[in-house]
Order: sequence, then C-alpha cells, then structure tokens
Amino acid sequence: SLQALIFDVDGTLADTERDGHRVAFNRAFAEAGLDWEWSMERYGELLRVTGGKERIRQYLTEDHPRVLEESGIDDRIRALHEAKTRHYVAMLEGGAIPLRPGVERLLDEAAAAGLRLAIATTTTPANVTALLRATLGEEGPGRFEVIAAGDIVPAKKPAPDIYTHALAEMGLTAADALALEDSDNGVRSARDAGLEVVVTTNDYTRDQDFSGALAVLDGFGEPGAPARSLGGVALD
Ligand code: XBP
Ligand code: MG
Repeated sequence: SLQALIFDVDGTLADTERDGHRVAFNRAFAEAGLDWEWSMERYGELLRVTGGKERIRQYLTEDHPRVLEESGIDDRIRALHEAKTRHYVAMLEGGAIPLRPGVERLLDEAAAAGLRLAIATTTTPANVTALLRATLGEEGPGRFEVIAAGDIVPAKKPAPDIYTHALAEMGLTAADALALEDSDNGVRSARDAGLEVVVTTNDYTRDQDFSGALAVLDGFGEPGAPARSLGGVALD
C-alpha cells in the first residue's frame, strides 16, 4: 500500500520558472556584463534541458557556439550559475514565490494520513530549502524526510537516478511511493524509476505528453475547497 509521496519542486510545489529561475539567470548574465537575455518564450524552449548549468550550456550551443570553445568555459558557466543561485535564493527569501494552490493542504493531509514525504528535484539544494522556509516557515524543510536535489546524482531528469536515490534513502521500493510531477521530463524520470506518477500541469507544461501518468490534473485545488483526490489515489 502507499507509504510515501515524492514531490518534484519546480512547477509542482511552486511556479518557480518564469518569474523565478528565468529572472535569476537574466540577473546573473547582466551582472557579468553579458547581453544574454532569456525571454519567457525562449526560456520555455530551454526548459527542455533540466539543470541550470546544463541549460546555460544548451543556450550557448544554440545561440553562441563560439563562446563554448573559449578556454575556461566550464568555470565560467559554474560561476554564472552560482550567481544565478544567489539571485534566486534572494528572490525566494523576499517572498517572491508562493506555493501553488492546494500544495500546503496536500502536505498536511498526507502527513495526517501517515504518509512519508520526500523531494526529488533537479534544482540546487539551497533553492529547495529557501523555498520551503519562505513558504512553510523554519520547519518547512524538516517536513520532508529526504530532500534529493541537484548534482547529488550526475544524470538529471529525465534520467531516473534522482528518484532511485530518494527511494534508496527512504528504504522503499517504487511500489511503495507515488511521484508528483509537472513535466514530461519529470514523468519519464519517475516512471523509469518504477514509480506511478500524478501530474499537475502549468503554463509551460500543459501541452506536453504525459502518457504513462496515472492522472493529469491542472492543480491540487484551491485552499478551502473539498480535498481533491490524487486522480483516485487514496491518501490512506
Ligand atoms: C527543474 C529544473 C531546474 C531549474 C533550475 O526541473 O530544470 O534546472 O530550472 O535549477 P525539475 P538550477 O522540476 O524537473 O526537477 O539552476 O538550480 O539547476
Ligand atoms: Mg518540475
């Protein structure tokens, strides 16, 4: 029977991409004196590649291939990404990004039903704790038994590694847990780790292919509304 929920972060717990990560990347570029600027639309294309450092590299491959050949480019990408993380965490600490509607209630109800909670995300660990602290308070991160994030596994989503890692940390098998995701890359990652997945869509992912998912929802519901089951998956 179901013992745990494993949550994606970006796009699932909060709409972090368009007004969060994207803006932070652009601030890091401007700070470095670069004229690179990612529009909302361009960022939607770049989201095909998960991971911030990997996304910068993909952008250079497509738009500035000669820059990729410069010596020290790996260090430059790493430094740009560190600056991006600093800007992004500052935005979160300023309360710029709320949890999506229904998320906090879902966490409360799942915990009340005795489910164990975990996170499996591509994003940098500091981003996860900053988001959870800013939205749920100091105890926010502690509500998750395992926070599996970022470069802890070398192969990011859509590879299954981060989910496999989270399951191993919890001592669970895939049949014991359900993944919550917002993107096709996330669904592939979870499915290839053997997990069932419920999808909550957003503006960047609505038209993606979610075949393999147990259910596709447009959200986890409004606060105060009757609890919406996770596509027929009972929480108890
Ligand atoms: C999230 C991501 C991340 C963030 C940026 O994917 O792709 O790359 O956009 O985070 P998912 P970093 O929701 O599928 O885990 O810049 O910290 O890498
Ligand atoms: Mg996501």
